[in-house]
Amino acid sequence: MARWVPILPLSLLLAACAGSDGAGSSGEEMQTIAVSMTDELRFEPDAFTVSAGEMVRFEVTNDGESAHEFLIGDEAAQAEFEEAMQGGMDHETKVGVSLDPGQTESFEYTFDEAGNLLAGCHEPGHYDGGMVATITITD
Ligand SMILES: [Cu+2]
Repeated sequence: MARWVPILPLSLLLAACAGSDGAGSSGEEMQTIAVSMTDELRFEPDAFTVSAGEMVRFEVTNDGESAHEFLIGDEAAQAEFEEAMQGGMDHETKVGVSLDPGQTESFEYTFDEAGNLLAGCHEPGHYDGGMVATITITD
């Protein structure tokens, strides 16, 4: 009988480990989307498809010789970013990165709802120059 005693704590420990690993992190790989930003005012690629509720890692590289940024938001948010940039303010509530030439930075983001969003660069003239990517979020 006594030799059964250790089994219960061990199984509890294993359960605790599995739980602390976090949902989805053990089995499935997180999708990584590598994005290049260029002085041609383009994101490459400039269209992404992600799943709602799935955490995505964006790995953004500035391959240009001027500053670029990758900011996620709907059209209204992009308009706000553009306005904020023209006012000379930094974006306080941005989702994304602003990079100097040659820099690479990653961030993780979970898209909660199906729909469409944009990623834009709001260095002066860039967004109007077409530096925008589309993000399609599927159910
Ligand atoms: Cu740019």
